[in-house]
Amino acid sequence: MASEILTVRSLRARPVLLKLERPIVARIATIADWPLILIDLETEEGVTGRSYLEPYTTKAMRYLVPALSDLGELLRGRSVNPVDLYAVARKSLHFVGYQGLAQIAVSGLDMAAWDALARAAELPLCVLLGGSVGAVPSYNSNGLWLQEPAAVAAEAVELRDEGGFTGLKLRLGRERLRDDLATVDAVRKAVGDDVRLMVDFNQGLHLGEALQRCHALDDRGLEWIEEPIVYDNLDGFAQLAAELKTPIQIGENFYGPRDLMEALRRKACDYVMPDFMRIGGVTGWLRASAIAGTAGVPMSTHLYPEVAAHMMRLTETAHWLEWQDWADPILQRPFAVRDGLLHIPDVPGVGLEWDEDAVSAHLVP
Ligand code: SMN
Ligand code: MG
Repeated sequence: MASEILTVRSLRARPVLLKLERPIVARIATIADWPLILIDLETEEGVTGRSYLEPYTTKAMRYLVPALSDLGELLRGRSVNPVDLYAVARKSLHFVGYQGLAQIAVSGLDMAAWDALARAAELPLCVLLGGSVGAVPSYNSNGLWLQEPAAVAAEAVELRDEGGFTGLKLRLGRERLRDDLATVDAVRKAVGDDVRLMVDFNQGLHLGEALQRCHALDDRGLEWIEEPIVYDNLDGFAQLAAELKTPIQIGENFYGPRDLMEALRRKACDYVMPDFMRIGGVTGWLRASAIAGTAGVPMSTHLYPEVAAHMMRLTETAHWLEWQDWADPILQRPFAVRDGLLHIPDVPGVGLEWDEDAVSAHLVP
């Protein structure tokens, strides 16, 4: 194979907005419409690499789409070596700072570049990177937001049964602690003892409340307690991790592998779960998973289940994949879930193809 097989021609970034079947109601935000930026990295050779970004708010698409287009222009004519493109793209942002939105744009580019390379090699991404196609243990994270305990319990049964899941994530942070406890107990009763329950406070508590609530939950046999406090309070997380028996999970707000390393260095968590748009896409994940693997820390994924499935096949300390079907409406072939496992399709690349009719119907003008 020639070493320079693909050349960047252009990058197209299209904003779409999808109605969530189960709207997000978290302590810090309510989201009914889920924004996606669809990225097509076109090459001179006719191969197109695809990825998407999920920037939470519709408005964020207005700043990210131009940032992505700028990266496309910057990289036009370069060969598609994702690690090199990642470095060039990040370097171009040194002076404005490469965390936050800048890192999100670079991550989107990176995932599309890796997809292009795997397509050109005619290999699934996980195989290109030295792994194998297979099934990935997943928990269902499609719902269980801040509703009444009985409603959450009924939904938990639905979510367990929609893919034979053995893990479910509940969101916590109701006004009163006792309503959070009642919800956990109602869900446990409804789904039985064999389903693992993760809980996520979505950064909604201050440290005092977090200590009180997490201690109150500590005997419930939860799989993990996620982000009880604001994401960058590493000292607070270290105190929680030291005091609690239940593992503390953080990582969806790590901007790059160095944030993961710093969190581990400061003993701020027991588990990590980087998000693909913040950790640096595939390149960032490879580097972050080497750190977590070396430290022996279980690593789960956040959003982006399709690319996440490929990367979990390569991750030494792979733990749980977070399953969300939120991009399914615009995909030609949504990934299959059976027996709580996400199945990677045996096709070149990541396996993302847009359903163009659905994209047109949901495009943001
Ligand atoms: C989350 C994901 C997506 C939107 C809101 C909240 C949550 C998670 O933090 O970990 O799934
Ligand atoms: Mg979370």
